[in-house]
Amino acid sequence: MDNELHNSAHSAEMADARFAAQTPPDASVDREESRIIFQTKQVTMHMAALSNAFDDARFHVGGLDDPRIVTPLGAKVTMTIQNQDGLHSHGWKLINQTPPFAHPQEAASAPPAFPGAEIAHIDPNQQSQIQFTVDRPGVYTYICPELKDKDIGLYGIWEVAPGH
Ligand SMILES: [Cu+2]
Repeated sequence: MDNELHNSAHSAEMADARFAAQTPPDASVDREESRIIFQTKQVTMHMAALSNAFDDARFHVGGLDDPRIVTPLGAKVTMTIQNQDGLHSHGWKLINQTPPFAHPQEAASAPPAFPGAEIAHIDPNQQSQIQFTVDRPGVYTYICPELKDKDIGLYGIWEVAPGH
C-alpha cells in the first residue's frame, strides 16, 4: 500500500566527480559483482580516494566503490590516484594480506606486494602516479596505509589471475 520513495542522496558531487567514474581502457566492469576485469597486460586506471570523514570512505574506480580488481598475470599497471578528500591525506598500497586484518598496523606497514605498488602519502586534492608489474598470481588487498584511527579504512581486493 505504502509507496516509499527511496531517494539515494549521494553527496559525492565534487569538482572531479568524473575522475575514476569511467570504465578504464581494455577493462570490463561488472556492476552487480562490483568487479573490474582487465583483459590485457597494459593496465591503466584512475582511482580516487574519498574522504573518511564521511560514511563513503572508499576508493573509487570505474564508477565502483572498492571493487574487486582482476588483472592478468604479468600485467604492467599504471595507476593515477587522486585524493579527493579536501581535509586529509591518504595513500595507497597493495599488500599480500587479505581481510580480516587482525593486526591493522602490521598490515599497513607491510612492504608492498610488488615493487612500486605503493604511494605513501597524497596531500588533499592532489594526485600521484605509480607503475608496477603484477608478476605473481594470487589475491591481494589494496589499502590506505595511513591509519588515522588504528583500523584499515579503505580497502578492496586485487586478484592476479594466471590463466587470464
Ligand atoms: Cu586514508
